[in-house]
Formats: sequence, C-alpha cells, structure tokens
Amino acid sequence: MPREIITLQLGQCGNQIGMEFWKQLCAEHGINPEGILEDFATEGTDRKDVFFYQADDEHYIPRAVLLDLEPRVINTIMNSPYRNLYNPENVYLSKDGGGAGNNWASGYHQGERLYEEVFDIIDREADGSDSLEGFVLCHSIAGGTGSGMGSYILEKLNDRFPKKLIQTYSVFPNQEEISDVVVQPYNSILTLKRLTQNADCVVVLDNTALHRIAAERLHIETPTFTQINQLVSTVMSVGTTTLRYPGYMNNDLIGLIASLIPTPRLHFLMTGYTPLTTDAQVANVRKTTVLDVMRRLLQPKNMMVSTPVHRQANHCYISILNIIQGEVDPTQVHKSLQRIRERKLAQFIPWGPASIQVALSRKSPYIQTAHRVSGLMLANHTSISTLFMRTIQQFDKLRKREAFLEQFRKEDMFRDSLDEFESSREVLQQLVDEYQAATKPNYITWASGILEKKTISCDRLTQFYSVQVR
Ligand SMILES: Nc1nc2c(ncn2[C@@H]2O[C@H](COP(=O)(O)OP(=O)(O)OP(=O)(O)O)[C@@H](O)[C@H]2O)c(=O)[nH]1
Ligand SMILES: [Mg+2]
Repeated sequence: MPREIITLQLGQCGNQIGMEFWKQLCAEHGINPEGILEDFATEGTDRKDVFFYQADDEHYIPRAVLLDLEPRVINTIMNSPYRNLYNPENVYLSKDGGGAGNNWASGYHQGERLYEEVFDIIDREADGSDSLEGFVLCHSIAGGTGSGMGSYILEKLNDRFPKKLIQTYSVFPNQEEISDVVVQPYNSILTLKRLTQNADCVVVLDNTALHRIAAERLHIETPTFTQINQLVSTVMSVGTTTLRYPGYMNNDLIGLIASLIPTPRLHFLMTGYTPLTTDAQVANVRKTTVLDVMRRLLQPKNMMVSTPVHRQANHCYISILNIIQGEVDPTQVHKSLQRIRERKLAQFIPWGPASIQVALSRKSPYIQTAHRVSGLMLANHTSISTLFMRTIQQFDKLRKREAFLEQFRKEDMFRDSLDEFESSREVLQQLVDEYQAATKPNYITWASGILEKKTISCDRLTQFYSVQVR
C-alpha cells in the first residue's frame, strides 16, 4: 500500500524549490510536463503514487499544494511548460496579492484569515489519499509568506492531523550577503520556534553553504537561484528515492525519520551530496567506489550547511544515513564502513549507538548519469546548533536596538506585547542547550526531564544496514 505524501509549497522560495523538485520527479518517473506517462515508462516498477495521483490510465498529477500571497512566482509556473501538470484547484493565490512584505507577522495573520480556503484544499488532498503518511512543507524561514504563513500552517497541521508526519525542507538565509530583508533574524527566530515544536523532521537547506558549494565546487561565480535550486532538488529527489523505488529497501518516511531522529526535538538534518557535476573530472581519472563516496560525504566541504562540522572538537554525529545509488556490491558497503571505523572518520554521540546506516537505492532508469556511484548523506549532527546560535545573536542585536519593530506591532500578535519574540528566543536557546547536552554521556538523564510525548516508533529500523562504527 502506498503511503502518500502531500507537498505544500509556500512563498517565493517554497514554490521555486518545489518547481525544481517536480521537474526532477517527472523526469525520473517518465512523466512529461503535461503529466502524461511516456510510452517508454509504462512498465515501470517505481512507486509513482506516493507523490502523484492518477487522474486516468496515463495521467499523473502531483499531490502538491501551491500557496503564495503574491502572484509572481506562481504565475511563472503557470506560464511554464509545466502549467498543466498541477491540479489548478490546488494553486492558491491570495486575492489581495500584496505578499507579506518580508514580515513574518503579516504572513502568519494572513494565514489565519485564509485558514478555511487553504485547509479546504489540504483536506481535500488528504481525503483523496488511501493511506496518507504525512506532509512535506517547502519554504524559506527569512521572508514573510513561507516563514509566517508556513508557521501558521505548521501549527494547524499539527492540530488537525496529529498522527501524520510533518517534514520540512527549510531554506536558511545566506549569511555572507548583505540582505535586503533587514528583519530576517526576527522572521527566522519566530519560524524556528514552530519548526522545533511542530515539525517531525526539518531538512536544513542553507543558502550560505549552497552558494559556497556552487562557487567553489561548481565554479559558478554568482550562482542564480535556479542553479542553487538544482542542488536543492537533487537533495530532495535523492532524499525521497527510497520511498519512490521500492524493492529490497522498501522504505517509508517514518522509517527514514526514525532511523535518524532518536529524540523528538533533535530533528534538524544536514545533507551532503557527492559527486557534484564537475567532480566528473575526478571520476574520469579512476572509478568511484562506495568507500570514495562515503569518505567524501564525511568531508565538511561537501556538507550543504555552513557549520564547522569537524573543527569544534565536542560536536558529534547523532546519526548518519547514506543513500547510495549506482553499481554497488553490498560487500563493499561493509568493507567501507569498517574502514571508516578504523580511521575514526566520524565522531559519534557517547550515549547511543554509533552507526552509519546505508540504504542502497535503485534509481530512475530514464536518466543517464556520468557517475558509477553517487551518494546523499542525511546527517543529524550537533553542530547544526551553531546555525541557531548565530540566529539568536543576530536577533539580540536587532532587538537591543529595538529596530524595525513597528511593522510587527501593526499585527495582532505583537500589538500589546512583544512576548512572542522572547518566547521564540527561549525555545531556540533551549534547543541549542539540548544539542550541547547531546554531546555529553549523560544526555539521556538530562533530556528525560524535558522529553515530550511525541516520539516516533522505531520498528522499521531493520530495513537498513546498520553497522556499529565504534
Ligand atoms: N535557495 C533559494 N532561496 C531562495 C529562493 N527564493 C528566495 N530565497 C531565499 O528566501 C528568503 C526570502 O524569502 P522568500 O521565499 O522570497 O519570501 P516569501 O516567503 O515569498 O515572503 P514574502 O515575499 O515576504 O511575502 C531569502 O533568504 C532568499 O535568499 C530560491 O528560489 N531558492
Ligand atoms: Mg514572496
């Protein structure tokens, strides 16, 4: 039975990365931009129905809801060759069309006002699936719509669908660029509270690191969002590949999440991918092996998050899942893991199993790649907290100066008090403290005081190779 997943795309960033994701999924499943299954793809054994539903024999429609408060990006999608792919009833543009003006509070309250209309769409999608597993939300945390309306939707999804999983692909702002969004730290901190409390799993997509990778590894000096989003769509498509290509490794989202997230709040994942396109030169010199791929995935330069993964001695991995595609001999996997253990290439938490999990995954037969073996790493690493610390510091600076608060005071939540800022800061500080505590042997005792009810069952873990690396 398929376990369906509904994708919600919010705001400029959410819809732009969503668009790239669907392009990639269509290509992988042999679905053309009109949603029609290509003749060469009719015999496929892939599981299209997790992300698409079938309108008729050959017509597939994404289980996607496209939401924005301003028309530009959605209009671009609706004028692209993919305009007939989506269910037009699932495309929602706010009537006033003015956007949220980079203001979280405006996005949040517009979300509140549009609640009925938006959840009509979401409920209809949910009713249209047999065995809904959960939701995937795509957005940025720094603007107004994806962050504010995204926050509101996260809260409501939790209320209305308490048993469904919520995963997000959350884009963090580029720290190295002078931002035109001066209130970015306010928006980020308010969103991060909801990502901590209302999501089961957050895949962190960090524009700082994505720009660095595009510049250093792909040699693109000033990368466009389209180029950056190709990296993002690779992460999203490989990250969902075990759900879409069943067989020996027949996984669902809960299996994926449970294997990576041992305690409920430490649910922010980093990603790494190799080989990136121009690594082809390397591949030409000698054949890429599983060990090459796994070793490269442990190098900070391949991580798509701008944290000092190995430099700070006390930070460590909570879990690692490598999704490997290509021509792989399973015995190589064990050998590679042994080698990684001998060389002590990865530092793990002292309070739980230290294991690198490997999922060998099939891939689309319709897309040719230059590489024999490729890999995506999904990693739960305590150094993700340095990203949150940076947000707190930037927030404190703005807040101390009482800068740019008028636009927030205009909205209900902030009219009488700014307590919501302090409450969000507190939640984020606790999260930073918890990641810090997770580097210590007594973490479980520390955490048992504050662990919440919402834990995830781990009964599907056996589907993965799991080899102790200590
Ligand atoms: N990776 C990536 N980042 C993006 C993209 N578009 C915007 N961003 C980032 O998202 C943040 C701005 O948020 P947007 O998504 O533009 O804002 P929004 O959600 O549409 O909200 P408003 O326009 O304020 O209503 C900044 O940090 C941008 O760098 C994109 O296509 N790809
Ligand atoms: Mg926008």
